[in-house]
Amino acid sequence: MLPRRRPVACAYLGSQARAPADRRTSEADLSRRALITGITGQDGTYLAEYLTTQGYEVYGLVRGQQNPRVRQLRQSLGNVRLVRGDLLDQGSLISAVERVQPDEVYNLAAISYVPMSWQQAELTGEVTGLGVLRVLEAIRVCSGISASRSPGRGQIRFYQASSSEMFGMVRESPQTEQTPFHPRSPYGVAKVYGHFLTQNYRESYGMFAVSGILFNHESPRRGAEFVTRKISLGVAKIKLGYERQLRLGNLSAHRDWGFAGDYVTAMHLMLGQDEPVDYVIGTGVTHSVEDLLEHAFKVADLDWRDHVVTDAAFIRPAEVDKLCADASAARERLGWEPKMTFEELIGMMVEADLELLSSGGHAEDWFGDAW
Ligand code: G4F
Repeated sequence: MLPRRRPVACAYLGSQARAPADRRTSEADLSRRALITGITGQDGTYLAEYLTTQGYEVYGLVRGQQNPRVRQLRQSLGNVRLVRGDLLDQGSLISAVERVQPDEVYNLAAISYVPMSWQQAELTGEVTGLGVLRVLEAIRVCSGISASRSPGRGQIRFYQASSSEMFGMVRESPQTEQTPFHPRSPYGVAKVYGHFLTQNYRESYGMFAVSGILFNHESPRRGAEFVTRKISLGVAKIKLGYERQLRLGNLSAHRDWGFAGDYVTAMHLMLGQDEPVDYVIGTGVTHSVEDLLEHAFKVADLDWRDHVVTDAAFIRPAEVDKLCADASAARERLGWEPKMTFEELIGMMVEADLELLSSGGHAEDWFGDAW
């Protein structure tokens, strides 16, 4: 049972509930509370760790019965409290916000593997797109905000995980906050919906709601289906003699790859500003998948040309050819910049997978992305 600190003032639709700001003024000794959706994913775990070091009480939304990731999460992030809820279920989100009474909500949950969004386009729209609406509605309803009643000071602040996939067939390079969107997958389309909806709730209701447009961000905790981790695991398996080949899709795609641990600090900075503003977050350096192969195989003293096979099964119906961030606004106004270089990141991932597989571990020992 979660501890209750504040009187619950939440009802769905037509509520006259008092805003959290009103409730908080009489309580001086509160540490800040964050509620994270997608807590079992790569970004969720890094953000939870980071916010804990900042003195937050961290709550994670988890879905389903007997979710195997919950046990893993409890083992690795013991101080994170879990609440049940699902982005497909409006009532459960209202209950979660009502119970946790967060200061900040980070919506990181999504179906985030782009190829899956063609196979399950409707589900992607429901989770990655409409899920944003449900979280915003939960905050709005629990805060008693309506068209005629704005949030007060101390309102719940909302972060939406927007994506560089929204730029898709890019109109300019590098991409800034002003670059128009042209998404190339059902995933990208769903993210555009979530992005504009976040902006719309900010403009319609005066909510502190922002989006971070994050470019690709990776780590040893990345799901094995994404190309960086697929390659780092592939290198480790080949080096250790478990496999001889690695099958991949389009090697000429370019991405701006950074370290996920650096990027979660940007999310937190965005919610700490005086004004709600969206930011592009990336390194400004772009590499091809072929460059990635070159670096990753070199870490293990291997030549990728001896092992990599291109396979049409991994070619997408529509590709995003090249992404590159212009994160100068984040650098200037948030004071944010990435610390880890591409070479360090890939080196770290390959070393981590060599160690993991040598000690009998599995790729799934970290969680991968989740909603
Ligand atoms: O690693 P990826 O699957 O990432 P993608 O599609 O760029 O999306 C990731 O980053 C976005 C931006 O932050 C997120 F919004 C999104 O949720 C996700 O985290 O693929 C990267 C590139 C693509 O161009 C793909 O075609 O690698 C190319 N690629 C080539 N062979 C492959 C493969 N990708 C995968 N996953 N598997 C391959 O075998």
